[in-house]
Amino acid sequence: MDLDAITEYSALHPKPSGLILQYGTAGFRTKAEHLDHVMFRMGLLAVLRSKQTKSTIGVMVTASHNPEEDNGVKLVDPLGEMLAPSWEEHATCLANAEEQDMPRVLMDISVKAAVNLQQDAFIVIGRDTRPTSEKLSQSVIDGVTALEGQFHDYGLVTTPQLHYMVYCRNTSGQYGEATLEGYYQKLSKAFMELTKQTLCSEDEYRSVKVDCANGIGALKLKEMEHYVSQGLSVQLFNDGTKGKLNHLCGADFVKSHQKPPQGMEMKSNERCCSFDGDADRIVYHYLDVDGHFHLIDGDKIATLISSFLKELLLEIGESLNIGVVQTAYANGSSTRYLEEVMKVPVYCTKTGVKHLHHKAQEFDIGVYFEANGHGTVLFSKAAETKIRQLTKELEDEKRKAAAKMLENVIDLFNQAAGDAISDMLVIEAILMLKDLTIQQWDALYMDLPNRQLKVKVADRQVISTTDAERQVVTPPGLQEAINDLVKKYKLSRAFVRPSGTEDVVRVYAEADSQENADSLARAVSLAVFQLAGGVGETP
Ligand code: 16G
Ligand code: MG
Repeated sequence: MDLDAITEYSALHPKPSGLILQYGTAGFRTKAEHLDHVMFRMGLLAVLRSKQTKSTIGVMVTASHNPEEDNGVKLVDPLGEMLAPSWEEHATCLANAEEQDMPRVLMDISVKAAVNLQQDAFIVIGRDTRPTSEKLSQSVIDGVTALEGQFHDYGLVTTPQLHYMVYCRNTSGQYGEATLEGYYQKLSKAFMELTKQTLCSEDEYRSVKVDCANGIGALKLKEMEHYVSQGLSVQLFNDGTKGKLNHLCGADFVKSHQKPPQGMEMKSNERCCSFDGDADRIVYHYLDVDGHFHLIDGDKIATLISSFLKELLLEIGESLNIGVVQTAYANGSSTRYLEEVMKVPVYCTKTGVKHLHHKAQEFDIGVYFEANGHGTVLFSKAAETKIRQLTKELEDEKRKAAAKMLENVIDLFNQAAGDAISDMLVIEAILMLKDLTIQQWDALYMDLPNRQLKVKVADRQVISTTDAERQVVTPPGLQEAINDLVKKYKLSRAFVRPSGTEDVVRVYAEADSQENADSLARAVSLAVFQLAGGVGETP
């Protein structure tokens, strides 16, 4: 490693002194103007990670659903997964090293992680549509070249598309071709085959309205449109030509405000969905005939998908196990429905895709979704092999057809990451195949009214949790206070956790009525404020 050269390059991307950032739940995320040095250094780190794993590593420049002024960066590990936890620590150390210490910290990491510096490195880079993303991705490239890594810049892509590219390149093309064309081909082929024999032919089933959050999803859906146009017509809104990214629209807005996005014409009973700013989340919604808004979140998406998969499994008669993974944010009604009505095992993990993804890998078929709409379905290698073999060998027509459908589903899900485009195609296919309207889907179960609030505290790390974030350990007394409050309401539940992406404590409450959920959430917020060092206005 030529440390002098690195010092020289690094001086072009100086770190503002004293600035401390954390590699959080989904990488670094903050105001774009503070990120230039982080980008350069993540370029360097990606090269080390690539050398160490002897694989292609991805670097994605995006801040997902955050406001347009923010930006962020995350590294993608060899199988399209989130960066390994020990490397998150390296990332934090490197990003926070003062200018003069940076080369030494870089050396330390390569020693600690036993990186063979002679090994070649290859990095793929992608970015979202934020005005600052292009320049910041150039800084990533500077970092990669400073360490003499090779790279391919995919330019504007969704986050899941970059995960897909990484996965393809590290499986010698077995998973798919590592181009956008390859991605569209793979998904559209699976979609068209899956929906070939749909029961319904009416147009209303074949048209969906998409709120693209004024983000990258709009560009990529436009590119994809003609591949699926025979099976599905996609109407785009908030496509970035007018509005601001994630402003009053997009999956995060719709889910957290439980309101329709602005900028979308919604007629009653029309099927609509919203992507987030980097197109890795999706939620559905519609207005009923009385003009009431209905949200169909990640929990209901998981329910629809797992019931479809369970039926197919029954049809082919194979004992492949299926599990659903959720977080504490999953609506209590969804968990009850999955366990009691559908009889599928449900597991709860900490918030953040990497936790759910990890757990889902324990099953033949692991369905994971966060309530906020981030999720996918993972098939184990053994399950995939079995299903592909059955497609060839089965003689019984019905069983063979079911196996074929499962094969299409495997190809249609982005198994490297939750992907709004791929999830949308799966959902659209299931609704067509099962001849379900959005109202019928929504009626599977009734969500319990719920409320999320944020509380500002001096140091959110004073709150520690256990039991997949459902119980508070510290500060003392807080869990007892929550328990006492929860007892006052029916069908109630509440938990609090420090956010991994914002400097706040998050509060979640659900109860038998909206009024009660609101009142419980407020009472719990107050307890947090009083027992965990609240600052500013009392909730
Ligand atoms: C990030 C996570 C998402 C999680 C959210 C929680 C990834 C790719 N994204 O967006 O899964 O739900 O953070 O945010 O892991 P919070 O910690 O601020 O509540
Ligand atoms: Mg996102």
